[in-house]
Amino acid sequence: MKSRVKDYIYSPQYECLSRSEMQALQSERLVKLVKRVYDNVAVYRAKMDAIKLKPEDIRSVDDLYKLPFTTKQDLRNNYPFGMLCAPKEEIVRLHASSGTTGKLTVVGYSQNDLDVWAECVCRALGMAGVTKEDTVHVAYGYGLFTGGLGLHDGATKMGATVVPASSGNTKRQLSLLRDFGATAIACTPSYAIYLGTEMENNGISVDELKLKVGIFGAEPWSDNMRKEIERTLNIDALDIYGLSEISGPGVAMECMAKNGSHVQEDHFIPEIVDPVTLEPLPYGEKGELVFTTITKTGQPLVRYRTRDITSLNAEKCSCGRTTVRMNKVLGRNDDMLIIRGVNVFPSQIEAAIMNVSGVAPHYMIYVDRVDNLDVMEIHVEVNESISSDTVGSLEALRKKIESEIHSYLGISARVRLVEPNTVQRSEGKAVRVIDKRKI
Ligand code: DLL
Repeated sequence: MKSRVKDYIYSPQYECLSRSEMQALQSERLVKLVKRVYDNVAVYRAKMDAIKLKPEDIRSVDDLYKLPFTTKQDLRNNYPFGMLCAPKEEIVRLHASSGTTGKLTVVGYSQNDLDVWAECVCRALGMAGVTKEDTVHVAYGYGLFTGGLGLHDGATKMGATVVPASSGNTKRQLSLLRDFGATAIACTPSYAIYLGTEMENNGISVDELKLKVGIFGAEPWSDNMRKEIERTLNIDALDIYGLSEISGPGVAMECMAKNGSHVQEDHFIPEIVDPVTLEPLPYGEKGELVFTTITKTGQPLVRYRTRDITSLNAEKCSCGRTTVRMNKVLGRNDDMLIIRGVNVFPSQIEAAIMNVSGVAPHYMIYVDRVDNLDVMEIHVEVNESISSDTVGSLEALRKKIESEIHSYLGISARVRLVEPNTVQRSEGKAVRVIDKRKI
């Protein structure tokens, strides 16, 4: 596809530093941060005292590994405000994420933190070629979830025209996209796919839209899914990463090289650790992503374990930015399926399914245990165009998907083809797995 986007570097003074300049800046900020959290957050003081680590022991980023980790459980144990580092009157916004179990994870933002976040989103918009001339349709949910307000504040700071559509009401979203002439859209990749198919059902042609680029994240998605979105919406589809605990969308974002997301390293130091031993791993190796926020003042986090599995890449990017890139997130540690001893992420299953033509990008994975053996059944929607094919050709398609999954992942799965529009659609983060072994 011919690219429709011309990206640019929003803050070259931070996005193009040499490695030694970046490390010097990170070191200076890290030293201050550690002192701040030790003095103001009882949890950090207790964790550091327990290993006899004093703030003075942290002199540069090279000492980062000495610091204790922070986990989601720490945030839950100290619900709602026990991890704040600033007095409550300096907190101007609260966000929270629910997760699947337990209490909400609460994040308090100072005005400084909202400014840092908006700056990061502006840099992300730069990577998507968005300028003040553009209209950005934000279809991430507004509310405690950081997607909507995060993109909103960044696009507003940029001076673009924002359409705060939020999630839901797909018919209205489509008319708004057409009538207001949005040039950029921000939503989950699964919703982008849904919009693409619904366009046809609502008699709207892609030629009536002015969209150039999509800023998609909040859930893992494969490169094959990217191709499908780019084809149906006729846009460039870029990956945006973030999590509420660290700030929200914009912690990292893909540039037009579409080869990994640039981490905003002057604000968030990334590390990859072995999820079992917690030992730091070198660039290139896959493991759990950990972040230390070095400029936040409301609720900074030290070595926060994201549970996301990916790897980092410090090679020079063709776009001119020098910040470290994170590869596509495979999935979360806690979403990883272990099928007869083989570790599989739903995103890998997606990539295998979407290698086969004739299927729609809608699927559902069911896992169960039968006679003490793990079994996986995947429901895959077929395209409208082939749903009326002969039984024989549908059976051939089904077998082809099974064999693709087997050769790609080394596991056997039973595939069931289902009618178009029967797999549940999502407006936010898609739920793709039902693991009956856990029920
Ligand atoms: O999902 C923030 C966000 C909003 C990011 C909009 C991008 C766009 P949480 O609800 O706290 O925050 O969920 C964070 O979502 O740890 C990842 O597991 C997953 N995630 C977020 N972005 C991506 C992505 C927002 N681009 C959790 N690829 C993270 C894969 C992602 N997973």
